[in-house]
Amino acid sequence: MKSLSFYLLHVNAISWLLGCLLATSGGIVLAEESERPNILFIFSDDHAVNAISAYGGPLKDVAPTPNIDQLAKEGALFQNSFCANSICGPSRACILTGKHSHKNGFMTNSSKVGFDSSQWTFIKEIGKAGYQTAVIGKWHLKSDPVGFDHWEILPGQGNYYNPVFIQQDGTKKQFTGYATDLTTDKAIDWLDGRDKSKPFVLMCQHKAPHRTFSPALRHLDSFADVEIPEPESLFDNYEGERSKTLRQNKMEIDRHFHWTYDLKLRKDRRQGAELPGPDKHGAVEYRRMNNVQKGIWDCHFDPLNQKFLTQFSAGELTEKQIVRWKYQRYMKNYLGTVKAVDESVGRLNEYLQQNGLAENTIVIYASDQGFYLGEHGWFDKRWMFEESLKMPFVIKWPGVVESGLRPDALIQNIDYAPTFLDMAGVTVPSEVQGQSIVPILKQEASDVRDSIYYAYYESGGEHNVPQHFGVRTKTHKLIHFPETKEWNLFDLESDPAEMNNVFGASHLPRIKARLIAKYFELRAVYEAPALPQAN
Ligand code: SGN
Ligand code: CA
Repeated sequence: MKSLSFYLLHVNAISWLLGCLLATSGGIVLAEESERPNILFIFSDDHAVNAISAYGGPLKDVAPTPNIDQLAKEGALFQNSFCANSICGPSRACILTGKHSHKNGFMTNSSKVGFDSSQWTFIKEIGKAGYQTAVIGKWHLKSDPVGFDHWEILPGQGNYYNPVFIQQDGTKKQFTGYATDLTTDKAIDWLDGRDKSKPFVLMCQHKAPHRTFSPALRHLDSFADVEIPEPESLFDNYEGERSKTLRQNKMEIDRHFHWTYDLKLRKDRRQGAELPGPDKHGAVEYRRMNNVQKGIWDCHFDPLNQKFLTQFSAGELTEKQIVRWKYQRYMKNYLGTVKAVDESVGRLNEYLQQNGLAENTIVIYASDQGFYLGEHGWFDKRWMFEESLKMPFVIKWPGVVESGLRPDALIQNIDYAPTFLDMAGVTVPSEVQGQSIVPILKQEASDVRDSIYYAYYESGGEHNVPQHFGVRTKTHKLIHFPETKEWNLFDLESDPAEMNNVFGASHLPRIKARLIAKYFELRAVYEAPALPQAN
């Protein structure tokens, strides 16, 4: 009989051998690791494609985006990139889960409960596959990030000046400076200190250019001598056959901008002038600044405001001229915030280059939804019209994506999760509703779908936009307003500004029938919940 020690010796020898094998295979895995691409996802809040020069829109000559444009030059710019629900938290939930809002549960910003972080996300999956993961900046999902190796986020909407960031241990810390710069600094610090043996996914998420459109102080003067072109529909009066709900909106530059909060005309500096219109929000961002910062702000705004007030008090400005003044003020500030976002893209790119990471890092620039830059007279988003439905999506993937590629495939934010997993060679679970767009990036396919489904669930609220649902193809858009039992149909080729609802027109019966069928088909495919009842 062999002794116990004989067996133990053998067991030890076998485990030593196994250990050696594992170590070797560990080595092999590591060698493969370095070939898996890193993913740098630079994400902003409310950045309309019209405010990116490379998108070639009406503001292409004034949009301050040389670094995003460069990314588009070296990579692909998606011309038909859309969100599934044009509002912040829901868009982010779609991105993390690859599912429509009704499936991931985060359907509105105003939902009392936060994002259910116990559910599947691409971050958890890619982390399991060996990626190191981090999110820095705006998060806006109420519950804390889960599945990230590192996070540092702005509370709620966050602030522009001297912002507070929530640390991973739950404490809050205030930092001196500008949110976009600080978010970039923190992203670079994380890149520098990360475990360099693993590939990474870094989500660098800016607050800008979200309301209250407050630029870095160094950029306040950037558009001093520039006249920002106005959209044709700045004075839209919602006439014609479009949904009657448009008229009830509360997001007009004319009627709904606040003088102090949005337009930077503080009450205590108005020389007694009585300005018509809302002024309920205070100088939230101004109050956050120290005296030096306030001084720079005042030096910029005071003379401009005095000029306006003098003209206003002398009765020299017509109603339309006042709207035009508001539009210019809005756009100069909005584009000013974009300037720092673009610099962030430049700084991050430079870091990649200087650290030998540029060749193996996929860089993406996107934003949670689009935004109205005066179209239909509006600011804000939510509606299924092009300006807020569209999300910028620019991607550079050296060696894979041909430079200057301009796909017209219909893509959505539910596609990001499966795309990121596909890029990392990780299997996508079948319950994910989005599609990987890697075949488009590799030019092996030109489309992943023939139409997108859209659902906006907040009813009323701050900007009084009704629930609405719809379908968009490359040429048409059908919008359903169940609460008012209205349908709108737009021919995007002949009417890109979506001013003429042709649902009732007699010349499109086949297209109309096809779109209605498509709408109900997509609702069935995505297992959408029942529509709200008519009012
Ligand atoms: C805030 C803004 C709104 C904006 C929502 C949603 N008001 O409530 O204008 O529509 O956020 O924006 S503010 O007075 O707080 O600025 S989102 O990007 O987070 O969805
Ligand atoms: Ca947003």
